[in-house]
Amino acid sequence: MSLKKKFLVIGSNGQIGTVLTNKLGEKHGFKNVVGSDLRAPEQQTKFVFEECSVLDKDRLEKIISKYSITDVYLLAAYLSAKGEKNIDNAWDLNINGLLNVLNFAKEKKIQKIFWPSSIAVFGPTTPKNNVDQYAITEPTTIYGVSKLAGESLCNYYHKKFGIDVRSIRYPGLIGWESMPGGGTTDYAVDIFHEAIKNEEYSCFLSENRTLPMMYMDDAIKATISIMEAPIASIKIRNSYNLSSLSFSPKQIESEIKKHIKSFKVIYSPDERDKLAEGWPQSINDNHSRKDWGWEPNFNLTQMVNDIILNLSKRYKKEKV
Ligand code: NAD
Ligand code: AKB
Repeated sequence: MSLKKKFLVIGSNGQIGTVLTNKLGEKHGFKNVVGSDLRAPEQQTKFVFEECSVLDKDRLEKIISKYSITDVYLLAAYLSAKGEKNIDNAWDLNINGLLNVLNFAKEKKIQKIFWPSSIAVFGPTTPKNNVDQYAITEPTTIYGVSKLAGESLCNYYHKKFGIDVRSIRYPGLIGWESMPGGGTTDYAVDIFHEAIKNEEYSCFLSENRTLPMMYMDDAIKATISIMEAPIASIKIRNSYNLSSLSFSPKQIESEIKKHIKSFKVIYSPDERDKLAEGWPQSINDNHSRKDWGWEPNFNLTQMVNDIILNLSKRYKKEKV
């Protein structure tokens, strides 16, 4: 196996994959980054792209061998809201996709895996605030159930086969470069686009539904940091709690109004509000901070400023 690092991002067209592939390319050279997804992206990419389902073991193995892949970032998944509508498919993708990649590591075809879990592993029986790493995990969505099982698989493969698989429980992620797909926290991305384009947004969560959230820049920083951390510093092999912000739709509305005074939000909570109701409001991530030096850069005001600035520029350019 080559000593040079070669990265494969599975689910590279998604909300995180779009940003992560570019960050890895800037850091390690685009020729060392391969993206893969069900279909080719609409825009030309700087990295190599290969069409492949993570469930197609043979094709995935060929890609790994063709590019001498060392590190896999497995991002393909059904998220919470989409998962509730496709229970069997959500379980299949979220679990069998992970097993395929873990088995490539077991067969020594790859060296290191990043696989994200979620705050969705927690449920209504978990305390609401400052949720500890080892708090009760009794999820009430198929997404949360599959993430919890996935965490156990990661821990099991590490303990039994020595697989170097690293994981963090992302909170809801917000960025301006990509759109989310089928999550409960997607409102916090949509709200910015609608604020800038139409000055009005209909929100599917209730106004005081506080959730743990994070700016995409910080999520990418955490992802790359945990993968680069010395192996001895990774003490938790199911998944690390990770935290930076907690806010409600009402609070983000107020922040956006500092930039767009006429912005209006109508609250029409739907079934996604029920999913969010079962999740914590804030997370204690002391183990991430202690073990591999995690620290977020963005507070709510800084994040909102950055998103409004970048999206305003983008929509202005599109108009010209
Ligand atoms: P996303 O839905 O935006 O992207 C997933 C990508 O996977 C899509 O491009 C999709 O086409 C692709 N995909 C679907 N089925 C596939 C298959 N069979 N083979 C290959 N690719 C396939 O998701 P995301 O928001 O980028 O999330 C990535 C990971 O991070 C997921 O595991 C998710 O659970 C986790 N996560 C995300 C958030 C968040 O707020 N975005 C929060 C917590 C955890
Ligand atoms: C979702 O809402 O499903 C995701 C998550 C918090 O895991 N954003």
